Order: sequence, then C-alpha cells, then structure tokens
Amino acid sequence: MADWSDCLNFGISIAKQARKIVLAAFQQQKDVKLKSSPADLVTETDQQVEKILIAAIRRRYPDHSFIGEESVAAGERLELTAAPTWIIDPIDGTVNFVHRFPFVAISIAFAVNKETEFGIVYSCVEDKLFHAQRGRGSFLNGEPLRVSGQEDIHQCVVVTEIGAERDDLALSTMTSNIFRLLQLPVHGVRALGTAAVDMCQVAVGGADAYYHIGMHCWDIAASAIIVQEAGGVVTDTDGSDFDMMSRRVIAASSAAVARSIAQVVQAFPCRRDDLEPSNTCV
Ligand code: LIP
Repeated sequence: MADWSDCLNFGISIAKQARKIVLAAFQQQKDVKLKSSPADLVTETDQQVEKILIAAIRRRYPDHSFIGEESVAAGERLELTAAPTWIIDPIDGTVNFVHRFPFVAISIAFAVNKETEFGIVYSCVEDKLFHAQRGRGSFLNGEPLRVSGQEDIHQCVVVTEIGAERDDLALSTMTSNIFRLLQLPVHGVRALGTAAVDMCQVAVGGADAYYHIGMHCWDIAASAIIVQEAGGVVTDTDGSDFDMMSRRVIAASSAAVARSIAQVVQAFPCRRDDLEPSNTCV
C-alpha cells in the first residue's frame, strides 16, 4: 500500500501557513459576494487562500488533481477521478468569517483511487489542528482522538447545520428534522456554522452525532476520515454507504446512533456535487 505521509506532512505545513492569512483577515472589513443564496457567501480571502494552497501543492506535486470550492464556483469541472486529488475548502464557515464568529476552518482532504487517504481540518481561531491518515488514527494537535461510543440516541448531543438553502422545502425539512430530534428527546442540538468543525466534535467525543443535507464534498471530505479513524461511523442520511458527492452525511459515535439518526432525519432533494451544473439543490 502506498504511503502518502509526505503529502500529509506537506498538507499540514501549508495549512499552518494559510491559517496566518485567515487570522490576519479575520478582524478586517471584508469584501463579501453572494453565491448560490443570500446566505452563501464568499470573500477575497477564501479565493486567495485557495489559490495559494493549490499553487503550493502544484509546485510540489505537478501531476496531482484538485477539487476546490472556489475553483468550482469559478466554473472549474468537479470530477473525482482515480488520480491523487486534493479536496479543498479554504475557509469552511465563511459566514462565521464575515461576522467574526470564531469558528472558521481550513479543510484539506486527499484521495487516491477515489478513496480518502488523509484529512486535515484546522480550526483557525481555536488553533485546533485535526488530522487523520487512513489506518493510522485521528489526532487533535498531536493527541489521539476517540469518539464517545454512545449508543443511545436519547443520551446524545447532535450537531447539524441550517445550510445556505433558503427555499421553503429545504427550510421546512431542516427545521422539522431538528424538531423530531428534540422530541425524542436528545440531550441537545448544536450548530457551529462550519461542517468540518461540527463533524470533528464527533471525533473528539464532545458530540455524539452530526448530520447535514446540502453541504458539499469539500466541507466534509477531511472530517469524514477524521471521524472514521477516531472509531466513528459515517453514512448517508438514509443509512446507506457514505458518498462524499451525495451532499448528505451522518457521522456518529456508533452504528446504533447512526441508525437512530437515519430513522428520524429526512433529506430534501439535492443535485450531487459531481453532476452538472453543480452547487444547486433540485
Ligand atoms: C459552509 C458549511 C456549513 C453550512 C454553510 C456552508 P462554507 O461551508 O461548512 O456547514 O451550513 O451553509 O456550506 O461555504 O463556509 O465553505
């Protein structure tokens, strides 16, 4: 089996460099543009950080491929091939970044033959660097991570997101999902505004499940392997196998909790990330 440790170590080093750019801009006024909805924002820092990350990786690994949130937004084709591919969200939690809400992350995943080999999530303001490599465990600032192992949904803290969608069907589906969970009851529902950091709470054991409909592959590709390597379970919201392009995910402390979430949560229709045109929910 190939060893991608050199790529992982390089990914961590450039994430640390990119964090300095994010932090320098965090307190500044931002030039904000809208993408797919009034709540789907992008700043020049998102675009700058992605360009810097991709340029640095391309200099070292010229034959690698890329899927970047802002490159796709600029019209680049989104296709995961068997080639070594870097899947990048330069600032996950852009709305938080614009509002100076202190949960913003750089998310970098790396896949070969369409299988994720490692993931890096750097929660910039918290200075929490999460990473995992396939078969070698999950870590926060170098310390090993383990999920809570909770199996009873009634004992769970569940993390989710009200994403960027603002159409009635998406909003009614997302809010009714939260309503049903609270009715079970669960101990609590939380949302940090960044899918990557949300999901890492499951790997840490501070939350017992995360689910989301409508996010994109770059939001969760890195944090999915971080949960899996911490002993967690990652599936589609219908309980089937996880597919990072489906725009639906459950990450849980155990298979039992993943099943319980899948029984309660309903999805609204979303066009897969790898179907043209991307970035739209049908
Ligand atoms: C964000 C996700 C978040 C979701 C937002 C947005 P971005 O990603 O991480 O969970 O609620 O709608 O998709 O756009 O900040 O990279």
